[in-house]
Amino acid sequence: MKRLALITSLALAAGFASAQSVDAEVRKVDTAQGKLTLKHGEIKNLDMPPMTMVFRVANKTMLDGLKAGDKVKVDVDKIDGQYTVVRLARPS
Ligand SMILES: [Cu+2]
Repeated sequence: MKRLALITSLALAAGFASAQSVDAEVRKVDTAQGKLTLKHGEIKNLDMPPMTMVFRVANKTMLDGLKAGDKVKVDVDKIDGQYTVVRLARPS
């Protein structure tokens, strides 16, 4: 058990824990531009505090049926210098 904990800590320290889901609320959906305004909680892998900001989405189909006020869980990463939603889940 101790060894597993050590390996986990090392992996976290090395930044392998980027796929961490963050709670967010949709503020605006821009289907044409493939952009999404989210009020998000802390994003640890990006060292970002909670705020409202615009994200690019990795795939525009993520925006299908999405509307302001929806609660979502997102995985976010910085891709080509742009904050990008790489995964989006809607708790039903
Ligand atoms: Cu932010």
